[in-house]
Amino acid sequence: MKRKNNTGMILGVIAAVIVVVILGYIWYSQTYSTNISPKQNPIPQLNAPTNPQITPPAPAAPSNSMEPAPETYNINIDNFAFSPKSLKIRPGDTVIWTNSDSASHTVTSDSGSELESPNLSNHATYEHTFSKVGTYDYHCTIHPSMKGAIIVE
Ligand SMILES: [Cu+2]
Repeated sequence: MKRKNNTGMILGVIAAVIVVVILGYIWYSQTYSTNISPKQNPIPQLNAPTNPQITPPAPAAPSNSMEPAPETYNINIDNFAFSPKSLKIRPGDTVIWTNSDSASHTVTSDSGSELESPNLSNHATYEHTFSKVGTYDYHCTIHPSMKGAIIVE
């Protein structure tokens, strides 16, 4: 009789503890979840009004600092040579070749068709604007030993 009563009480206590733990967990989880949900609402409401105020001045800053004015460079063709022989420029810059020799010369790309001047007589000029980054090697078709390069970077 005593053994059966003790066993029944132990099982009852265990069952009661399990019920309390389960009820406590349910209550805790509900309290925990209700505490989070009100916090999630004010966050998107705070972000919404601040973003449109920040974005307008942002595009103005880079446009002011990134406007390098295009420049024009002169290359003299004198004594069967381009001077300067090599020239570094930036995209959008213009180069003007002027033939100071009595002999005619051309400004012609080694490959491609970026530079295709006609025959330049004395005092004639050839002008070209470079838009893309790259190295543009060129020569004179009449005198192949005359070589030059424009480096756009
Ligand atoms: Cu030439």
